[in-house]
This record gives sequence, C-alpha cells and structure tokens, in this order.
Amino acid sequence: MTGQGPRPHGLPAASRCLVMGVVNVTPDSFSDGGLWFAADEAIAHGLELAAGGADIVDVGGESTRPGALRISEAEELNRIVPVVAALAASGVVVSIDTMRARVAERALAAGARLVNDVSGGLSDPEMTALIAESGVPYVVMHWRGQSVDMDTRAVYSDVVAEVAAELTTRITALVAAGVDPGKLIVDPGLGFAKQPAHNWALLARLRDIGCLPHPGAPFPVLVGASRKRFIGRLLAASPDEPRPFADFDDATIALTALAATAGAWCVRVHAVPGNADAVRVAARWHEEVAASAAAEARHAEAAAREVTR
Ligand code: PMM
Repeated sequence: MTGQGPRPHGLPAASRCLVMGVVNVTPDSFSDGGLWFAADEAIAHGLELAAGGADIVDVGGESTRPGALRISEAEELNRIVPVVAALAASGVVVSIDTMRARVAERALAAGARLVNDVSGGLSDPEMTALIAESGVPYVVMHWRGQSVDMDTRAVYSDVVAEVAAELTTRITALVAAGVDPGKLIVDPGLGFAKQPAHNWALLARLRDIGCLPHPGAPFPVLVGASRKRFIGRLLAASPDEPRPFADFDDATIALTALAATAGAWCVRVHAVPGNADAVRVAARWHEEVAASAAAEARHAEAAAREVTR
C-alpha cells in the first residue's frame, strides 16, 4: 500500500512514500552531531538533501540522543531560524523538529510548513494551542520523557498496544483542543524509550500505529529508523563491537523499502539519495502487485460468470 495511504493536507503529495532529509544543527546529535553546526553548512546540507531527492527537510536545533541534556530556547532559536529561513526562501519544504512552541512559532514565521514534535505535545504545554491556531501539519511522536533518562522508561508488556494507546491519548487531547485530525501524522518514536526488540516489534506492526481507534484514522505514519542504535546492534560483529554510524546507511535503505511497502507515509533519513531510490522501487513494486491482484480478480469474476451461465 505504499503511497496509497492517508496524506496530511498542506504537504507534498506523491503516489509513493515521501522522504524527509535530516539537518541536525547541533554539536551532539547521535550520528551527525557537529557536521552541520554552522548555519551556512546546515543550509548547504539542506539544499543538498533537497537536490538529492528529499521531499521535506527536517531542521532541528536540539539533540534528542539518549542522555542528551536540554539547551536553552534562545540557543535553539539561534541555531534554527537562519537555516529554516534560508531553506524555505529557496523553495524547500521545511519541517521544524522541536519540542518548544515558541521555536515552532518562529520557524513557521520563517517559512516552515510542518512541526515535528518528538514529544507529541507533552514537553511544552503551549504547543497544542499553537498547532490548533496555526493549522499546520503536526507530527505526534510516541514519547515517554526527556532524553536524559528515557532509556529507563523502555518498559512495556505489549509495546505495540501501549504505543498505540498512548498515541491515541495524545490525539484525543490535540483534537479536543481544536487541532484538525486531517493535519496529524503519527510516529512510533523508534529509539525513544525503546529497546531494540521494541523497535522491531513496532516496525513489524506499522499499520496498527496508523490505524488508531480515533475518528480521522488511519493516520499517515512517519518512520525515523535512520542510523539508530538498534540497527547497529543487529549488524554488530559482536555485542561489544557495534557498527559505526556511517555503516548503517545501507541497512537504513533496506528498512526504508520495507517501511514504504508496509504503508509508511514518510521516512526520516540522514542520507537521502539511496532512500529516495528505495521509495521509488517500493512504489513500482506495489503498483505491479496491485495491477496483478486486479487482473486476478477480473479473471475470477469472469470465470464465475461462465459457471453461472
Ligand atoms: N528521531 C530523532 C529526531 N527527531 N523525529 C521524528 N518524528 N521521529 C524520529 O524518529 C526522530 C525525530 C533522533 O534522530 P537523530 O538525532 O539521529 O536525527
């Protein structure tokens, strides 16, 4: 069902899974911290991602890697505003990755078109009102607390059911506050208060994450698996020898193809071109599967008509 699922209003529409390229304007993000910390480098990188096939470029100023401490709002604004403004002025569809309402507001004023909040509105009580008033598409990620100690919250008896229930609670609160459910995108929050086994269980049941028991479902699903630790664990030569981040990109592309085939609306990735190829391959594969299923149904119908004649 790649590209055939629900789509939020106000964002690029394609008959395939979309690709969101990541620009972390941070000194300490998990896989690319410090690489694009200067505004001109971040802008050049965002333009490169767009030229390489990113449908959306996600700009973030605060690292959310496990153990990360918060930075000040002023520092976050200094990092992201010039980057968002320059990319948006160049025609790039920009998403702002922030947990702060004031940062989201400034980014929207600078031209951002989507708010990506890893806390799903739980970190800043003012975020919900901003999203309701601005009417922009909003990513509601599953989150259980700030990164500094999130690993201690990775305790589930049924991770898919609990993540779905907690996302439903967030969606109910957002819609009650006036947010249009047609603008909501859900995200299972891979790596956020999740052990590797939790991430794999969520990936295997992606459809359940979109099909929440709430009016407006199924919701578009965003998947952020790129370069996350659970991939390095899977591919480690031995448990104490994790793969370096730079070597995760081929596995990320494989996950992208699988997520697109499972109906993901968008994948959030660091290295764009290979993932942009993968979503196109998945879409063409899906198109053929759908065409051959339709042909089979037509044949079965014709055969049934022959029998009843
Ligand atoms: N992961 C990170 C940051 N932002 N946003 C969404 N919606 N989903 C994610 O999985 C996600 C995110 C952390 O990744 P990075 O620091 O390696 O970019």
